Amino acid sequence: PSETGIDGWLRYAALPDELASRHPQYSTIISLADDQCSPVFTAARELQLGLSKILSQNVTLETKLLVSAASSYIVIGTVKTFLSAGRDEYENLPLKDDGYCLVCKDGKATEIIGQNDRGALYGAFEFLRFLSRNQLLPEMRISNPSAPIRWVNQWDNLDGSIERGYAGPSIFFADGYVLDDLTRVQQYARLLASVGLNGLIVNNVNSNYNLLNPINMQGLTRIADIMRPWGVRIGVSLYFDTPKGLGGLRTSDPLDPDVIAWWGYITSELYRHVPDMLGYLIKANSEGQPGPLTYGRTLADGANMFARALQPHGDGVVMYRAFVYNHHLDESDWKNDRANAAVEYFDGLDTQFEDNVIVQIKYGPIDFQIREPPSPLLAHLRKTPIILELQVTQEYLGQQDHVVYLPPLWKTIFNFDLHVDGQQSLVRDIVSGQRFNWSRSGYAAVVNVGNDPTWLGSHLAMANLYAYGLCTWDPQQSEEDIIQGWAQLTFGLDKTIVDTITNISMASWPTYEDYSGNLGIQTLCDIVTHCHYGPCPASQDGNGWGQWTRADAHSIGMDRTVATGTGNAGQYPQVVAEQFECIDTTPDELLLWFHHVPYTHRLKSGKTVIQHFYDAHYAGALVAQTFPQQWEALRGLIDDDRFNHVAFRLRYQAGHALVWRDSINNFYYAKCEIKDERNRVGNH
Ligand code: GCW
Repeated sequence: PSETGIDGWLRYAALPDELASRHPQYSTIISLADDQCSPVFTAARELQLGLSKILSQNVTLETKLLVSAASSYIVIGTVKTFLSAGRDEYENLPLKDDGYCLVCKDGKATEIIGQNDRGALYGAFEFLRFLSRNQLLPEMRISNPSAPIRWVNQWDNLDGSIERGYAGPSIFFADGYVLDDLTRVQQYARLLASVGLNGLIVNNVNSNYNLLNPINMQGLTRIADIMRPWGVRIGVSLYFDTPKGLGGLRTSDPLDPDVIAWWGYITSELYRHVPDMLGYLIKANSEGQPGPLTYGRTLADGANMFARALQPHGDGVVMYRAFVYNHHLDESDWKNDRANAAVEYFDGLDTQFEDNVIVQIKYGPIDFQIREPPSPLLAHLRKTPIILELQVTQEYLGQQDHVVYLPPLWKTIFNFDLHVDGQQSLVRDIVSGQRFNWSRSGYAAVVNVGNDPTWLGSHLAMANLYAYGLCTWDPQQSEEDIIQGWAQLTFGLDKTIVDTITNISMASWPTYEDYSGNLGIQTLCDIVTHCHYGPCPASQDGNGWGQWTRADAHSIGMDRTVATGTGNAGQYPQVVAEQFECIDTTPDELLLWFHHVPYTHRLKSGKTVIQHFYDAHYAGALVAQTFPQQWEALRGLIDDDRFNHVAFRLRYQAGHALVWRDSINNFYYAKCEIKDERNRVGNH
């Protein structure tokens, strides 16, 4: 059958009869919540849908715990509701917020106990994953999220366009207003909930104050109401100069009493419309946006103004973005470095923020590149909690026209030991809150789904949204297990399907790195036209954006050492700083991030830098040529629509990989005139 993709990995494909018949015949699903807006009730209905599709069983839904011992039933509720129903054995389950426990009794009855409503919903989705993958449920399974904040950001504009979105217009806005028909928003909430994601910022960080007009406030109510039964709360991005723009005030100075009162009023209005609002995401003093520095105030003054406005209303937080930098940086000064900006701007502010301020930090110091070290700011905040910002939308990574399965990249960040204060400090333990005892910290990913039936513009790209949810729940889960599970849920249990998708996906990030930017030089895409797509190594330098390579006829790379360069290596804690300061101890994959070297410099592999460039581009482009052939094995095993959709994109990628290979290789050959040892480059 043809599949549009709207259900993503929640297709609940029917198990073949011989497998389905081994599962119990369920008689009843009992929801211990009868409030139809509760995520517990949503979960019960989802279980009903799942059983009907996966096992072809029509199961009734009850709201009272009245079951005969003989029948196979599923009960779902929270610890509290199980206890009220007399189930004292669940009193001391080791559950954290949003966690759940699955109990499988004699292989037939199942109980799903959430620590809270959302936990019950997440447990139901986990149960359905087991079923869809034809796996046996363990007798008892307890699962807790790694961090409380597991949110997504949408960069949707009010006119319906999406900044860095590659899948059609917004599912939230059009023509200045919230859409009337929010069907896709509900479907999106279902996908998010199914992988444990519990919050969403609905609009672009380059925000427009018209989001706050009365009609759009009502629109926000509708969005929040639709997402709430799925346990997804919403927040908004604010434009710093809204008091001037919308309020008619003469200033937006964060210390001005009228400005403070005005934000107080707006915040009350927002809470009147969305009583469980998450809070505010703020991009300020970044890429031309106004901010507190515009008014001679500190970043903390700006963040705290919003934080105090939120405090009277509940648990709302300010997500203050650390992406603050000067985009008119002078490249002629060897010491200038955009990678230094975050630590410099936030220097001395750690103790200055209100308790409900969280600093949202992109994973690398520059901007979602194919390879970056972790942002040094991750090692500088002790009191102020953080949100780690990732991207699911592949802005620099092929914009969904190239398959790039992202968890292997994310893991380089999660597993990095920053050695803060001389102690083991894995990024994932900082982000979870464990390292510095934060109670509210976690993850955000810029997702940018659009109204295309595939959500992200490509079926394979959805693996990254699924994986994002699972990684934030458990950043130690194997990226290979995640893709296998996703392939089974999305395309089917057949081994050829799972192996092919796993092979392509696991090869995809190193392949894209090979042909788009080696040794930490960044993704050599088009910076100057801002499209961030396709090869354009010349555009990296000679402008104020600071994504420089400093490539000349003899040498290449950013000297970020303390001894002779920008000093960026010195922003890391000592053990890490010493490692990056020295060429010998800097891993090859980050060599050009931290060092400026001749093209003839020899890597640890024994190759010169330039020969590595040539070889890697050939190797990467060659692997990309194999993707369409590998995919061919799926013809007839999956529906033609999705087969053809992916086949088309993989063929395009194979061709574009050749364009990348030759553009980059010829560019550097023209610069340094060093011949390819294998005589391929410059001979076309
Ligand atoms: O990388 C840049 C993007 C901008 C984006 C900005 C940011 C929303 O090119 O499109 O603006 O990052 O993260 O604020």
